[in-house]
Amino acid sequence: MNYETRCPYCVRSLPECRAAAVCDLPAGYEQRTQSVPPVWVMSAGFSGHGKSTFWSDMAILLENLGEAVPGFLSNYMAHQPTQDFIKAARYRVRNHQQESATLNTRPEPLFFELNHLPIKAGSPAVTGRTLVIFDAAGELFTSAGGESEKLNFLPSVSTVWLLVSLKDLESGSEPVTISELFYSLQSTLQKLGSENGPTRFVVVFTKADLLSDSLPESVIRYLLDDPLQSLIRNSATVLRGFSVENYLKEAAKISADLEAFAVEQPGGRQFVNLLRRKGVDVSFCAVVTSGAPENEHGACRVLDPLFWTLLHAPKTEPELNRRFTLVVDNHEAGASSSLQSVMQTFRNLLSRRGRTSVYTLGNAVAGQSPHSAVAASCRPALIGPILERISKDELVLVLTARQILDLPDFRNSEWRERMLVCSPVEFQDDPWPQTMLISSQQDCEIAVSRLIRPAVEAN
Ligand SMILES: Nc1nc2c(ncn2[C@@H]2O[C@H](COP(=O)(O)OP(=O)(O)OP(=O)(O)O)[C@@H](O)[C@H]2O)c(=O)[nH]1
Ligand SMILES: [Mg+2]
Ligand SMILES: [Zn+2]
Repeated sequence: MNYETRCPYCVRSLPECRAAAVCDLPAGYEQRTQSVPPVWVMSAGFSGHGKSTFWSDMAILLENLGEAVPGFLSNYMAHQPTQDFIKAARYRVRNHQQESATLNTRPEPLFFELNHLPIKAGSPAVTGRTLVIFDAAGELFTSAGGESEKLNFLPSVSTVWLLVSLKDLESGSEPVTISELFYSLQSTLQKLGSENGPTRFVVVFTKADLLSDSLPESVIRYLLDDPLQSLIRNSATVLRGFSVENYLKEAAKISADLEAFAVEQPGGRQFVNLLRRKGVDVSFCAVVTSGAPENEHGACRVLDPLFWTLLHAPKTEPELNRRFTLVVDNHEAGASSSLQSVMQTFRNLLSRRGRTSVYTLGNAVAGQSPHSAVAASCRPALIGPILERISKDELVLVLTARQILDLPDFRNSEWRERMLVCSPVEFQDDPWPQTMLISSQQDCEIAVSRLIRPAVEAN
């Protein structure tokens, strides 16, 4: 499931976060991300491998890309930490300074709204993406997940960029290989109680300027040929006819060359096998950033990981097109205040994932707010009139404390797979095949994911 619609600070759903009012989200974040959906990206890599330098170069390149590619717009949203980060990045690049080591704390999310991307971002309906980035300190990947709490957002992250400086691995005092980075992520996810984790990895070989005697010739040529490299220092270049699609065709060949290269590195075969066995998307890139001391070429191929990420970002279109029917019970026995809050939670969770209509059990007219539904007079617990009215491709979530009288009539209908009955009480006799006891907010989230993927849950 895509959890990126949560708050990147507290990792609760945005409505829950809003109610608690403690997180420093950009102004209007909840609304903006409706049309500019978020993609969360975390960089993972050992200390000093070039993660922070990479992020600040990328931020500047995005800023300058706005000048270079007509229509493209990158906007930092009203978020002080992001604006401070940009200012520091500009200063560092202009003055050829080095990045200082990132503090070993929970990384502060940074927000970049990318509009009119020069790339088809997942679906025609989506022209932009809100990039939410987490630049974690390298220490967090060496203590075998010991400080997993600082990475509590990781189970919600779709994309992890594994930044590896092979030169630093080679010269480090401890014998560490690339596989260790992957194991460390796995162990963190386990400690956080998550089985899923990211669905996309981009392996980024950083400091490629130090690898000129080992990288494949094709990769070195590709790095030096970057049409965007001058953008790091110069925003006035206008790129005519720049096409990310064409750019990525070349990048795809390089990704294959770099995968073969990765296999030859110490621990590399295991690393590639571990990634491939996970069945996730994997791409390989190599970059040179402005952190390279003798860098007359500017930054090389710094935007490749981003292009890969946006090209393969989870598609939001099916989610936006999905339709839900939430059926709530107005019977006084069922309308306790706790049921009311569950109702509201369901409504929020479903609305984030598709168009949601609300019905009252026993009433085939949609659109009451859950509150007025409670005040309405009691009606018999019948679902038939609602099911007959709604389209067959809807997913139905019923919240009731009463047995629904006509449910057995639908046992062998198409609703068997498309309707989930949630209740705060256990039903004694012959419950609906998909029934769930709800006793906490977390149960609501589980219920919604079960409703969306009944087949997966059944396995
Ligand atoms: N030669 C070379 N050096 C680089 C490159 N990118 C970064 N560096 C240098 O690598 C050092 C570490 O960079 P950082 O970006 O701070 O590394 P980090 O991964 O963020 O490290 P932590 O925050 O400690 O985890 C700095 O001295 C950079 O100047 C590069 O492309 N080539
Ligand atoms: Mg850093
Ligand atoms: Zn929050």
